[in-house]
Amino acid sequence: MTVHELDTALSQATQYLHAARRVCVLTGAGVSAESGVPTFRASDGLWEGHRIEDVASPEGWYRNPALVWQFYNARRQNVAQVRPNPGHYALAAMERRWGPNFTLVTQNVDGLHLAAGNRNVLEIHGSLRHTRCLQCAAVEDRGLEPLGDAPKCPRCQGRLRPHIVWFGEALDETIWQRAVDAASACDVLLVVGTSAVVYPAASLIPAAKRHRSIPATVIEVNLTPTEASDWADVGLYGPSGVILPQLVQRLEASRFSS
Ligand code: BJW
Ligand code: ZN
Repeated sequence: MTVHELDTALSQATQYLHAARRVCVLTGAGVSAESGVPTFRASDGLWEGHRIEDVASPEGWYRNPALVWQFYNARRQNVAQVRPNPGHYALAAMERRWGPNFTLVTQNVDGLHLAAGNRNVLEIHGSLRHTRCLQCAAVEDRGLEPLGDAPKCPRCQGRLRPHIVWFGEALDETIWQRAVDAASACDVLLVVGTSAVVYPAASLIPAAKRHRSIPATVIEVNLTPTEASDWADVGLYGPSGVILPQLVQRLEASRFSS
């Protein structure tokens, strides 16, 4: 994308957002890449010689829960050392503008949107901070300290697992329904830093185009075009930590024009 093409696309995106009453955002790993959190599909897909699917799946868990906890403790330690980047902060500024009419749906489990100040956040794939007891089902925020490779529930001594949605597992129904409602009701859906290959998350993009007399405008922010690009009315191709602050800056400027 040339500087001129990006400038034109940023102007279009600003106009759509300026006119929008309700905004929904879908984020993926790319939004945290500039903070130092590895994405899933760009890397070699390995963690210390193990395939990610082997340490982040129900099968992997049944085979070797201690290995799965080692993987998640390493991820928790990584996230404890990183900070939100300008892309996260730009999305927090957007929430301040739209208030309750702004919903941020994230596939990320790193908690960086909450750390940046977003409040209306739906973590549809769970959170690295949370554990779930296999015996009493209690979900608890355990912060980001390492938990060892066989942590026990403080209430019932049952075995704990990461409260993360692995492949083949269902998303929390209440959180998912709120995400579908937000995508179906928005005027603009901003799709940031996701390859849009994982379902049902990716289905929020067509959902924004359905269910209404006027389909939502889809704006994609990514380094490259993705599976979402066919749905996108505007594509902003570059790092989200650079593009999103520019978008917010233009929106602030457009506040004083009509
Ligand atoms: C930048 C950037 C920068 C880089 N700036 N951009 C329909 C069709 C086909 C398959 C299915 C289907 N429905 C369900 C499935 C199966 C499966 C699935 O989707 N498979 C596909 C891969 C084929 N889905 C499931 O299994 C889901 N469960 C389910 O459907 O259950 C059904 C059920 C119902 C009732 C009862 C029981 C079951 C669950 C999916 C859970 C996904 N979990 C993971 C792993 C979590 C583990 C962990 O984190 O520890 O979540 S998978 C992994 O992918 C992770 C992510 O959240 C998710 C999405 O990845 P994301 O965020 O898009 O990252 P990347 O790496 O792919 O992309 C990064 C992007 O950023 C790239 O585009 C870069 O260009 C960009 N980028 N730097 C801007 N600076
Ligand atoms: Zn318990």
